[in-house]
Amino acid sequence: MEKETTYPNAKSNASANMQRGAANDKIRDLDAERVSHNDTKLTTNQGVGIADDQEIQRAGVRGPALLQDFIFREKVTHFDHERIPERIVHARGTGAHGYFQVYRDMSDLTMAAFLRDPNEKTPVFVRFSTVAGFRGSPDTVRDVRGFAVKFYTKDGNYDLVGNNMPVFFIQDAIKFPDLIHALKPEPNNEIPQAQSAHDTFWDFVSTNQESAHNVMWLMSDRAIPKSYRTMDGFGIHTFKLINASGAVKFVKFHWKSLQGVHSLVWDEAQRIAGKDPDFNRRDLWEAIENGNYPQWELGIQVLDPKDEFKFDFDILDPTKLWPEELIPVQRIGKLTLNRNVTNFFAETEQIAFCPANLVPGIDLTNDPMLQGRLFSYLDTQLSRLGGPNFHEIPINRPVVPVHNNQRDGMHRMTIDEGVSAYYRNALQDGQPHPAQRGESAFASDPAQVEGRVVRNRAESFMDFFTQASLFFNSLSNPERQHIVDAFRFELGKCKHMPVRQAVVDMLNHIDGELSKQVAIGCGATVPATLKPAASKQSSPALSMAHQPNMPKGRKVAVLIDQGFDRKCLDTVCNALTQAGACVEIIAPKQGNVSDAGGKTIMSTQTFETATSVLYDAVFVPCGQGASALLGNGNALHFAVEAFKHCKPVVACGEGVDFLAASGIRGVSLAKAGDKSVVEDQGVLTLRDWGAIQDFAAKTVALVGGERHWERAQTVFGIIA
Ligand code: HDE
Repeated sequence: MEKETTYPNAKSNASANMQRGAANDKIRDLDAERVSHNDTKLTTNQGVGIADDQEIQRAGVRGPALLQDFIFREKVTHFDHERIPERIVHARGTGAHGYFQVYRDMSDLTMAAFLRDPNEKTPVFVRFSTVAGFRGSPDTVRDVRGFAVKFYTKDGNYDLVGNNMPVFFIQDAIKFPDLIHALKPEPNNEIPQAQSAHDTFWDFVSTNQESAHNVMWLMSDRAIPKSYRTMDGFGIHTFKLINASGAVKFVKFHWKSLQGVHSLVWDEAQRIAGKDPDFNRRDLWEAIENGNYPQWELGIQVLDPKDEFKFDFDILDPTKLWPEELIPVQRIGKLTLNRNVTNFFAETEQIAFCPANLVPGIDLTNDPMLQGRLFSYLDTQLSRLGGPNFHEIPINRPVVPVHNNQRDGMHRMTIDEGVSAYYRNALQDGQPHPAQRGESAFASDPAQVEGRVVRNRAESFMDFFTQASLFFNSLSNPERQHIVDAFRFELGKCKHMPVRQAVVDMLNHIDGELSKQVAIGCGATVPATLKPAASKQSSPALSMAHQPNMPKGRKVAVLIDQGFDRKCLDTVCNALTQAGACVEIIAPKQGNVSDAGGKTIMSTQTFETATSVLYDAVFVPCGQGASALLGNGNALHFAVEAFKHCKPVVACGEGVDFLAASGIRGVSLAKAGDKSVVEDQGVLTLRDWGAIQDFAAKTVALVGGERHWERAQTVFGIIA
């Protein structure tokens, strides 16, 4: 039997509040806090009815405004204070509700309740984010993505505040302000927005070479995810799991996307930043609205403490990952996002994560980054959310009761009863009491700590390049080429040649050939002696190259004009939609478009409102419609751009002539008289109606597949 708790958990919070005392009628539950404004009269914040809030009070219709107009002053004063400080990092983000369910009882490893009961659906809220940009910056910039999960568990709230890359730039929290100051827009002119492609960032990298490994990930395709749904997540730090007998294991947390891991190409990412700055946000919202709920599996890598020193990296070093081939990832549960927010500000903006939000059974390690984060998050919320009571904001409340002797402060919502706000007390019978045996209570691993007070890192943290090289070794050729291209782009944007050169010289420590390729592209000097790759190993799990074929959720643009062939369109589009893909009809005008027989179909986009970078594939059905599109430059550009970005391009009959005219080169297209489907480098064409079923099936397979990188060799540089 499955038990489901929903969030915001009006019932549990109401009962939590009930237990706080007899003044329940004065304490509003969460349902009461969610206000619908349907069929209501307009009031001031004091509840006084307003007949007109559109005209200011004046002395005469052309006279001066009156200071006494409290309706105007209240409205504008509130407006003047509508914004709260944005997050210093991760300001741009989006969130959704869902639930987590563990596959099996993990009691052997942990006493965390949400990891023990496979029948329990634990409510969660997830916020995805970029790091560098301001709150209004575009979604598709090259950046690390935040992957922060709040579990509303029966033991209290647990936050797993991770990223979409398994390592971090620095090894010590005290360097975080330096890293972020270097990454953010430069202080004199506040340029560039949401970009690492500028001098201060790369100056920081070359003078803080512990960043080498994360920088390789930042230059990889992982930094431009196609969708929040198609990225993995990582807790990065090493944590501990503790079971009821106190046995401890080290653990790394992973989120494995069940949508596959997919990225944009850099040119596409830049174009989307202008065409649809909300691209990733919109994608997540629409997927959930359409019932296509994204899912991730929670993975754990478990390490026995006796093996702590068995590896050539330090397990406390957040710039290192644990290769899955050495320590396999066990998939232990599933996260499903199934509900969009009701109010972005109340939920996504006001949610406050903190790596110190732990539950019994999960504990910290001495990772110096993690240790620093434990301070930073609570501290930042104090200024962002305006005081110490932000845990009372609905989205931050646990689903279990809160009882302690903390009182008052800005924006206190709880009306605490009783005369004592201290422990020990006799006046209130010693309540609230410390958790007793049988009641869940947090207990740290009583690990032994010793050492001198120093400001020093362990020698075991000092290898900066082996895993950077391991990552590079593990990638497919296109992925490696993208890294070279990304370095060339980023360094090419740096004004100071010594900065470019210092990075090139740093890359020589990772892989001499990489540094040479980058140097050639960005005008720096190729190092005199090219070093061999710092690692000879590879970890295939780090590559994104082999993802399952999955047409579900892919978006196909269908380009038509008056006189298109209905049977062709229906056959292919029905096959696509049956496989879970979305098709969108694009024509020169929005509204009805007639097929060859005079029947109409609705086009929802035009070549002005839509652009190929917002779709996964393009299909041009046969008929006069395709011939009509031959004279439409925007339509031709649509197809050739999709081709340039290595996406599936599919055409039938006259549609093939349209493709030929669009400028697509270097691939074979079906010729008149060809009986069967012609497939070349992801371009699928058909001339003979007899093969239409095969054509539709192959279209579905192509749409669910990978990009056709083999084209990149010929098209990049040929088509502007
Ligand atoms: Fe964060 N980080 N961080 N961080 N971080 C914040 O907290 C900080 C680090 C991460 O969607 C801030 O509420 C320090 C690693 C995510 O609301 C701030 C250090 C990882 C989010 C902060 C780190 C992260 C944040 C800004 C170095 C991956 C967004 C606003 C020790 C494991 C959470 C806020 C959300 C947000 C500090 C390093 C992930 C300033 C000092 C490593 C996903 O407190």
